[in-house]
Amino acid sequence: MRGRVLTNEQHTLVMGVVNTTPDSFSDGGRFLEPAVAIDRGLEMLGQGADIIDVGGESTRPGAMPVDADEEKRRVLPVVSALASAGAVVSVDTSKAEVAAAALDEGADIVNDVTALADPEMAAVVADSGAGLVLMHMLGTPRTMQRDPHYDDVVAEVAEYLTSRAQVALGSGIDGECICVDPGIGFGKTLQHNLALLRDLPVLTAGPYPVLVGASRKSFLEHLLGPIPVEERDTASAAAHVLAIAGGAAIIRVHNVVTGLRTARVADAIVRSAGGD
Ligand code: PMM
Repeated sequence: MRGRVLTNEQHTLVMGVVNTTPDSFSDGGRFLEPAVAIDRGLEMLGQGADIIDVGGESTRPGAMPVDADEEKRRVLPVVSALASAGAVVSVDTSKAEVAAAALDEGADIVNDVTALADPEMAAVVADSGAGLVLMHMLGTPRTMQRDPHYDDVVAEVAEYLTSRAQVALGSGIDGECICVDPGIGFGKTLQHNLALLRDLPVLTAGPYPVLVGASRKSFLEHLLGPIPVEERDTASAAAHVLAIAGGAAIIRVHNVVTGLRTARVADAIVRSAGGD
């Protein structure tokens, strides 16, 4: 399957985000209409995104879950159209039923922010040979920002991701298809997010490529004061550059043009891939 290997020796992969949700924090409501979401995804493809991540359930703090039928109604037309246009598509879902349907429509990767909490999910991914993103979250979107606590956030996130990768391997998922993600903003205080970004090499020293999604997240506002989400791309880029310096293989961004420029400059410095 195309796009199942979530790393590239030469450059950092840029994953563009298309949320078909009414309530995602950064773009919620803007791409709810499938045609609008498809256009947005095609635009990102044209801009050079390596992967387009299509999500139909908001994971913002306090968000209410949606049922599988509604989630499929939101994401499937978008996945199908973008895959037909040649995009490598990931589906941002924690439901095996939605993942299976999206893979049938041509998605290549399952981005599971609950890291296989749905007992059927591992089998769906193993059977299809799809790529898999395993993300760390403390609790659920409804509860995760209620006073999150860790004794050692970096060690605990690393241990959790290793154990979820073991579950994936044990279910027959190819290790080459697995990528892990510290889940910036998912059950983390500002200090937890900063520690994970600072100590990313602890994660990138492991066997799996690491995805980092800092784009437009509220920790940036905690650092800088109130800024509208569309004005957070420079701040996001600063976090992503350091993530790339720390060995990240993929950055997940809302602004693909900025994300690509960020990645290319960082790659040229970090990976010596900038030509002369
Ligand atoms: N962040 C969001 C949603 N899905 N998936 C992964 N793997 N990593 C993330 O950091 C992540 C995610 C929340 O942000 P959005 O509203 O921009 O989708």
